[in-house]
Amino acid sequence: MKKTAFITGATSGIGLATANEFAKHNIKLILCGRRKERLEALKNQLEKKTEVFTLTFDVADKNAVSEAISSLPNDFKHIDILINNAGNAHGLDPIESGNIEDWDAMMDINVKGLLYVSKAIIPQMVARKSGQIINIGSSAGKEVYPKGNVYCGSKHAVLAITEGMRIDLNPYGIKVGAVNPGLVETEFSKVRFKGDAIADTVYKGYKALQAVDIAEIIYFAVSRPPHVNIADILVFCTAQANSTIVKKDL
Ligand code: NDP
Ligand code: 8X3
Repeated sequence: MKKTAFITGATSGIGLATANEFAKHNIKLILCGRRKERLEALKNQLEKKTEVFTLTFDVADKNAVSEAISSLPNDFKHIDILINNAGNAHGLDPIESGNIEDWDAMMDINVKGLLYVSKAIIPQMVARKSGQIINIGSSAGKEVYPKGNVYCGSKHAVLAITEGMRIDLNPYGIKVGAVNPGLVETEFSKVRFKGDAIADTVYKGYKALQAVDIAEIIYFAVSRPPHVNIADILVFCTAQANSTIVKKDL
């Protein structure tokens, strides 16, 4: 039977590439983000391949999350796959000069937003005793790097929450896993550096992961047989050895 996937952060980068990859494989889509025009354009494009519904909301707004998800029409209410992808880094500053608004944004979006969306969707998976949740973590959730402090903290939290979900949802046969990329060339650095030109240097001198590389891995995880759960996967581009070592030819 055709599956339905709910993807947060589908307006850009990894979420957008995942929407494309899933549409290619005829998965029905609920695409979310704050930028409505992008969602509408994507819906128009992907509707040629599959059924698409869009929801515009901020994952950090718990009322908006629950209202949006409960507003889903009947033919999109049954969600088989949840991709908790929405998130970003905000700033790259040492802890002593970090910006409190940036800290709030990372915790509110990357951690609490993921929880709000999961809270609204998990009960139906529990009731049906089936479903799959993939949380997009990061190499930053496995290793802390200089000035990464709060972003790394938010992604460590995503990994801990993923493990917690896998344990608690085990009795219901729900698959839970994390996909943890290293450097992926998306709008991530534009957001992190707030439009500063330094963002253009982040992916220079080496071939970074592309969003489609991660989307293909996410599709791999959701296309395994029922007894196989990809619990945790760390993905680097070949030039990256860890969070701080990247071989650049500049
Ligand atoms: P992008 O900036 O390209 O995409 C981020 C997506 O998240 C956008 O669709 C954005 O949509 C959405 N989003 C951000 N904040 C909110 C919010 N408050 N409410 C709803 N949606 C929101 O970055 P990536 O594709 O790279 O990032 C996707 C995920 O991958 C993030 O969780 C990130 O931490 C993780 N990641 C990224 C890596 C990288 O190097 N790029 C590496 C490891 C992990 P909109 O603005 O329309 O709301
Ligand atoms: C994104 C990768 O190294 O910028 O999570 O933290 S990194």
